[in-house]
Amino acid sequence: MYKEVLDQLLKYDKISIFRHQRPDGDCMFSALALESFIKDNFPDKTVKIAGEDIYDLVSRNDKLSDRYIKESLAFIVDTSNETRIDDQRAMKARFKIKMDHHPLLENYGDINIIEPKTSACCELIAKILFSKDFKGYEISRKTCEYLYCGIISDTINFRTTNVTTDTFSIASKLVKVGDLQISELVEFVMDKSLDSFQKAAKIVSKLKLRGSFGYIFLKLSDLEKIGVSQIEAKNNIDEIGKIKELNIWSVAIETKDKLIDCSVRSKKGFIVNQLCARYGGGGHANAAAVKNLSKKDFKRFYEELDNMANQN
Ligand SMILES: [Mn+2]
Repeated sequence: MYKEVLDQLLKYDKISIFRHQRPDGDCMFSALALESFIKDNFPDKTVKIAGEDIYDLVSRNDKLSDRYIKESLAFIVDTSNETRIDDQRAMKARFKIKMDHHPLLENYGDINIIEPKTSACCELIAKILFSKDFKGYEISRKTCEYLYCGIISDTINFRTTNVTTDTFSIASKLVKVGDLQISELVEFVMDKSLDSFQKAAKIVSKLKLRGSFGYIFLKLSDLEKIGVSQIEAKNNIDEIGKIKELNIWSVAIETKDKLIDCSVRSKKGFIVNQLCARYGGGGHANAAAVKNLSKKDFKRFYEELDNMANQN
């Protein structure tokens, strides 16, 4: 099944890699791992990464020309639907391969590799590169490092509910093949600077509780006061998840248009993506989001989350 991916890869000299809007660690590392694998094994091919360079650990934006994209084979990683791709020119590529681990929303690629049981897009890419279809190709230390970083970034170092025995098998293989220093990579991905730690403390101090539902609501003026971007603020959602008493928790952030973006997380079997989908969002069973809610819809949405978290 992955052979088709290899067949296409062999055909093209120009490769482009696309990500989702506001790329997170899994998305960034997926792009970098693919690039590293292709450069190691096909030094004559050109690889370029498109999109905003806003992820703080590693950032890239190769400023692709329209012509380059049109002639290229595009990989679109970690992105469930077309409108979420952060450079819409991806759809103009000569051939498109979607690689994703979110529940299926759209088959926008010419080939669509969608495996929602994988914990991270990096787990999926590692699975593909380790498959028999790719036998004989080099998976370098750098490639293994990127893939491992993506997995621990999306699973918060193997804490999330979508971690499986396959996740551990693949992580173990990456450590072995790449001779990886696990603790160094965990530090690189998970540790915060003093500045962002202190900002996080300010954000977390805004936590409000309704029984087993916890949330943080941030107005634009709050973001300004604390000195964080929307994406940085949202990333603190995992911090609240460590509270035992919570079943569902959320960070809601006011947008420039006075609408509200909400990220939602859950544990203990509480499934939130279907509720998010009813409000125009989506995501994984325990990690989902809704964007651009009106104040009225936001109120209703939080009431539903509250009810769900506190049922029985
Ligand atoms: Mn992901």
